[in-house]
Amino acid sequence: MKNQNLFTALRAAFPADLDAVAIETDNGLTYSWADLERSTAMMANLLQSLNLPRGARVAVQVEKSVEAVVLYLATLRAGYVFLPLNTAYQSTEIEYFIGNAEPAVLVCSSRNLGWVSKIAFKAGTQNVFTLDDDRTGSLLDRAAHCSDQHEAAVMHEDDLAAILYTSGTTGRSKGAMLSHGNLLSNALVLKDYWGWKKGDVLIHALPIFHVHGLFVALHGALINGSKMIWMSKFDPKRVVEKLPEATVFMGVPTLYVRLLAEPGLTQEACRNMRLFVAGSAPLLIETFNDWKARTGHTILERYGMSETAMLTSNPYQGGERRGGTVGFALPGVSLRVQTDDGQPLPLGEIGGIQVKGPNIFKGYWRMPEKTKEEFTADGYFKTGDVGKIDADGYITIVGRSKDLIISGGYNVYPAEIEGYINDMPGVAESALVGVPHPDFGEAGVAVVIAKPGAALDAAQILATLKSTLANFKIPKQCFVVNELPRNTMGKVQKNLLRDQYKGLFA
Ligand code: MCA
Ligand code: AMP
Repeated sequence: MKNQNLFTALRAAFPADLDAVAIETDNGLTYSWADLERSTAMMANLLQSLNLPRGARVAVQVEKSVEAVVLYLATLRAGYVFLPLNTAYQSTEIEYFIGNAEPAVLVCSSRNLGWVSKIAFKAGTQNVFTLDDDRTGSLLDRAAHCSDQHEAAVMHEDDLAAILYTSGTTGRSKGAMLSHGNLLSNALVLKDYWGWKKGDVLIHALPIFHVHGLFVALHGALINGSKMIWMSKFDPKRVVEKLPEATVFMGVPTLYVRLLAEPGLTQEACRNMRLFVAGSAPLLIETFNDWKARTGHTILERYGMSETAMLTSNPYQGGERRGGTVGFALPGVSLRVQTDDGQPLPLGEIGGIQVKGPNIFKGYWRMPEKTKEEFTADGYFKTGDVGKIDADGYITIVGRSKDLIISGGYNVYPAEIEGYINDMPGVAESALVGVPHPDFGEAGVAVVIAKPGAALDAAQILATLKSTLANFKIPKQCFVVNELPRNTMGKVQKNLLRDQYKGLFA
């Protein structure tokens, strides 16, 4: 059997000159391809020395660093399953993920070791390590004693490479299971579709615990053997400074909005740039147009999901990149638009987007029923996005059938936040809606009604949420009102609330 290990494919794309720079960090460090080869071997040997069962999960909540990338690649190399967790998650959120995924290994920042190890102990996780963004931590201490030679584990294309938690419209988060074959097929398609070539340099400024930064950007550079300019945090000034040394940049729309506010963003600064990619949330047409006017470059917008990696893209060449659209289905992806009851829709009509292809995930972790619900009888995955295909084949996303807010590229599930608010003393009911926000695209607004006789304080509600949940989930405003608008069935009409509060951040 040919080894389908994603790491093996990425490794095969390393340039012949292993001493060339693979990654340059914003604090002046450089890592060669040989460094990546050796350090991933050492860490893979460490993981293998732990005698983990096949399919063991390696859960990771650490700050962005090259060593965190090494841990990701080593997990693939050793044949285990990588489970990245947003650094903004607090203990309640982490407790759920760890309890659900039952990882064999948990890697966290040393400052969180106290509470994380308690959670790990409860979930039966035997191996807890620390990894900090200053190249310290018990993980590196232990790996330093391991051999720098390692034969990558032999994997089948359907073997799991990663689990990415993504929330449901109701209930708790679901772990999307992605295989080596899912991720490799997507990386190869994008390499070709986006014209990656020798000499490309990527500015990597996204977090590495979600699809965009971990797969689209990182795999993109690695499978092409391209150098990365590595930024631990997105800083628009720093990106503008580094643009002349780069050819490719990827970002969520908020990154483009913030870059446009930099006076240094000029055609001259972008003189060596070949490609700007946007995705994870809708890119406003104003941003698309302003970018073109300022830099002379047309942003390429693409669309994907945690469950599917990339699905569609505007063309890199041989066609127009149309603002407001997400382009065409990628090669190998079959995309259709259907009614709720499964009837195909003609071109131009709006319906649910369904997809099929080698990149579509293997199902939700330990949720076979939920998985079954999300697929049609003929094997298409129901994305929950609503859109249309025009006569030229361009796909436009016009909304979502799932109740979801995307704020600055992060997903916020109203049901989760409403659940926490509804549990607060004195709260009768609440509704969270997303409204336009100039920086984050969409921002959450909580509208709350009190139980008879109870007095509620909006600031207190927000403070309580802040002490429990990841910061990006906290509504930007909270209103205590007397009633919520309802339809004849008694259901809260969120569209009316969205309309009422749409000018809040204008
Ligand atoms: C930070 N804050 C936010 C967000 N980020 N609020 C709403 N939405 C956000 N995304 C809040 C913090 O709680 C804080 O509030 C204040 O803003 C400043 O926080 P700070 O940490 O300084 O913000 P930042 O570092 O400037 O972060 C903004 C950011 C970041 C750079 C836009 O959110 C980001 O990196 N977003 C990218 C997310 C991403 O990679 N998504 C890809 C998902 P306070 O001061 O009140 O505490 S992958 C995906 O969707 C797929 C499948 C795809 O298609 O790619
Ligand atoms: P996630 O659950 O983080 O994988 O987010 C996936 C969701 O992000 C999709 O289902 C879409 O709703 C949204 N999304 C991703 N890219 C785009 C885009 N270019 N335009 C509009 N929505 C997008």
